[in-house]
Amino acid sequence: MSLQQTWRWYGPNDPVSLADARQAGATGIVTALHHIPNGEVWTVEEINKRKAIIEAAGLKWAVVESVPVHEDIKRQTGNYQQYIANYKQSLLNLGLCGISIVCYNFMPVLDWTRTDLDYRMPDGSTALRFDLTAFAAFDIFILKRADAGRSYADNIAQKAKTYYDQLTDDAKQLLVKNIIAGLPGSEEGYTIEKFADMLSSYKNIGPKHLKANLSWFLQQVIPAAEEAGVLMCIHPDDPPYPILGLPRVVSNEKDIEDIYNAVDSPNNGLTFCTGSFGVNTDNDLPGMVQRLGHRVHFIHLRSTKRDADGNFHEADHLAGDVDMYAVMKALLEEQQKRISAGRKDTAMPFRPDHGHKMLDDLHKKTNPGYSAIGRLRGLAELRGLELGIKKAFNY
Ligand code: DNO
Repeated sequence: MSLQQTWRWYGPNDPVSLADARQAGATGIVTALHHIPNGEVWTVEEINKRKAIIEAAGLKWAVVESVPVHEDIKRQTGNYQQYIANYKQSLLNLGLCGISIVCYNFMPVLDWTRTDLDYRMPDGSTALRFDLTAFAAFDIFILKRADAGRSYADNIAQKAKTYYDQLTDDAKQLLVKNIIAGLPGSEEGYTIEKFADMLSSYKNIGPKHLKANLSWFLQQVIPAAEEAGVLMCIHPDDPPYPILGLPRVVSNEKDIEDIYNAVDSPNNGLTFCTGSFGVNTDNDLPGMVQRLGHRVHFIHLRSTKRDADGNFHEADHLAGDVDMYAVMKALLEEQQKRISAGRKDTAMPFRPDHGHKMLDDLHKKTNPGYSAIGRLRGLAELRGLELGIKKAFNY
């Protein structure tokens, strides 16, 4: 029994095709109806249309990533009651279409964030990078957020000033675009004015408040997920700490325990993302799999390399700071537990998360982090790691 090998596909406009995903060896597709605005219902018709395209390519729609949570729900403002009703309806519709795993996140304003989408690695491939100095320069000198200076250690704020002073206008624009124009899948892109407005709409919402709103969201939607036969799995914050004065409540083991406890149901689960959790040195990844694994419904495998200042770039899947061997072993142990317990969800879906831009892809237009060849390499390495561990331990 293997884990299910999946591949993220952004839909018919993705430059990487379903045939490419199949040739990479994936059997499951991870996708979303990105054309439906946040907050609106995913109809059975639209879901089935997408499902048919995937099945015609000989693949299966394994996971929805993501049904986005509207900002009104996160803040409990405006039309949030309506958006909750719509969310539940989308889950019921997905269940009716036989799609049973839904990933989502609860990060205010920005989904995942990077400052550099083309960070050159020594081998000539490029990686995504989060540079705290560049981020601070954006926050303090471009966005000019009130109190921004206080969000960073003195040495970072000083480095940010030096960095900002040498930026050309083009480089400033690129930095802004990288941070706020929306990475693929984040669904929202902002202008700098709209972005500042969005940030200030959270000014009275601290972490406790956001956590309470998340618990409330779960109390509303998990019963619908149960009825629909859908396993919900929250994605951790990326990076896993507060940014831009915004609260973050899905960053570590304690946060996930709180989420599990908010509604004690198998349908209230986790997307275990080694890349996001792995940036925080306090997160013990294999231990988290051991302790939280019973409700892990989806797995993102990637590694990052961090430095003492809090910068990180995305490493090759088996390199960097994540002990991928230990994580994979813990996941396969979790699978063994599920088999012994007679659970049906033993082929947990995983995908190679992100990948370097390399080889032929260096000359192509690709979605940042989601080029074909870097992910193909990642999937191949992870598949080999899984097989090696299974043979060695007789799983
Ligand atoms: C980035 C992704 C995230 C993820 C969402 C889930 O590559 O892992 O955008 O899809 O946070 O809702």
